[in-house]
Amino acid sequence: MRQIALSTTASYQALETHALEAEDWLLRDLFAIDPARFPAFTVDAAGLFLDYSKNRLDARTLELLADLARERGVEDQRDAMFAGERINLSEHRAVLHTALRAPREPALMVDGQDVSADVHGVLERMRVFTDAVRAGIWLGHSGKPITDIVNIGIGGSDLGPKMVCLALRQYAHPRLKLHFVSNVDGHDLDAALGKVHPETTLFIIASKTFTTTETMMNAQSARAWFLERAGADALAKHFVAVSTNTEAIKTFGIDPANMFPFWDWVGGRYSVWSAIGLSVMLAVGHGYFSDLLAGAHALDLHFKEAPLEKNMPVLLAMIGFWNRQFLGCPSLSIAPYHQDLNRFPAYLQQLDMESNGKCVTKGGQPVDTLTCPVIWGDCGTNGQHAYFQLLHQGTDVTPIDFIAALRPGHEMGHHHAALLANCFAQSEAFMRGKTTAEVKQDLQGQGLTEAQITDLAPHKTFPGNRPSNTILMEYLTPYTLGALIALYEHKTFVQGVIWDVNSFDQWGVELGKVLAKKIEAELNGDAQPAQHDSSTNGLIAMAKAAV
Ligand code: G6Q
Repeated sequence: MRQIALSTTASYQALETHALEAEDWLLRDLFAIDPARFPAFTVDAAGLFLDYSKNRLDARTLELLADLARERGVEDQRDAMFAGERINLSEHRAVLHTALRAPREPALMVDGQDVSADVHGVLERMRVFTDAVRAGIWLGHSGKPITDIVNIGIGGSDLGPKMVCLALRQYAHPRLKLHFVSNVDGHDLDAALGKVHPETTLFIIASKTFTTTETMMNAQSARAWFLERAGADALAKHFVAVSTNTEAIKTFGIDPANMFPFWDWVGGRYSVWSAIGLSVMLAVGHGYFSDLLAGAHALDLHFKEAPLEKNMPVLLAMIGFWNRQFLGCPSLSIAPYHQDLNRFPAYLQQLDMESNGKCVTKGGQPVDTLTCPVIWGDCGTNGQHAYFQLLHQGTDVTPIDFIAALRPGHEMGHHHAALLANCFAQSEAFMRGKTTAEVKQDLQGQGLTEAQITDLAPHKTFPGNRPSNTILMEYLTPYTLGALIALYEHKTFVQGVIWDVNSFDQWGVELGKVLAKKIEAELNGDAQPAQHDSSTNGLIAMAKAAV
């Protein structure tokens, strides 16, 4: 569907006018005048609960945002995605990560192909393989069970599996240790190889294209390391591949019988549900992997069926759009109050910023509004002792997504009460702030002199009025984690539709890759120095002199 420029749409212009009215709203007033704000601005789905009441908006704002989502065609685009239409226009591909977590029936037919049969066929092969490794039936070349798994992949072939394996560590097989190697920096592989033994290690080479420089270099070095310690006929027991590129894995020396395929309609950053999740299934087993898929599928159904006004990913997307465009917030901080989600902010960084960090519409025109904010963050309570200062009193307003489980996966209940208390206190503090009058009253109560109070009050004042969402689940389980990931995937999708950018390509990563190839050849002496700028020339000369 050809979109007109966002800022010229009637619904955008209505929001612009409304934003002027909303400019002076204070969150603490919005709560004071409406005791029912919490029930009105909360929603639950697929084991997740979202409280969006601490955002600077009212029911009218949400109505106007829903008008915008409708005018931009969110519902039609959503249906086109689920149906397997080629919505990734610049790469002419369907976008079907939702099919990876759908049940076998009803079958999804795309271009005459039974996609569901393909997906479930690979899942079954993964089940047989992972069951054998986990049960100690799949043995290394000297007859010992596998103890260590090294996943070699980068970007989408690393961030998802790594994040999920950490998040589900309590569900993991006790014998299997997971290692993730992604960086072309040899220190990464060196550190992993230092921890494993060739007789008991399984390497997964995870690469959709099987051409990615970092992964290929790490895979070749891991293979060389292995062959120095075991014969070539031992390779088949220790190297498997996850890819769409059968020819390349054969050339690498992996038996296609040990290859777990997926398809071009799975984008890298949306691939954890596919065979790219092999390391996850090895860690937690087929049953919990199925629960992860089931949680995501439940959220998919909610996204498909709930009206936009009560649709969790749509709400997150619309609120994010409001904060970015009309409150001018340059970034979004992700604050999981759960240590096992400590890679979740990094995962969302790729999901959101690689998908929507764009300035050109699908039709090639400049986007005429702001697009994706910077996504960043770390676990609470650690972040509170580091960068929360800026979030409370810095000059930028940074919205925050708090994420927590109501019940812990351990038995130290007092820790959990302290954790949740901090999580809720932070969102309250961001919302309310503390006025100078309140600060002065406190300081008077502490017996400070008027002069001391005058000096201190500005420093102790909190502007507040800072928006946040809180996402709660009962426990962090494979099911709720699946739903959580799918929630953010669909949020990203909806924002992409509103901005009319292609959320499924990533041309912006190409330029640096091409230049790096040239410079690598220069550093290795295989190419004459090219004419760079004086800075780049100078840096290359320093690196060459250091060899
Ligand atoms: C994700 C990107 C990117 C990709 C990596 C790895 O959406 O496409 O992060 O996942 O570049 O690519 P390969 O899996 O092909 O090695």
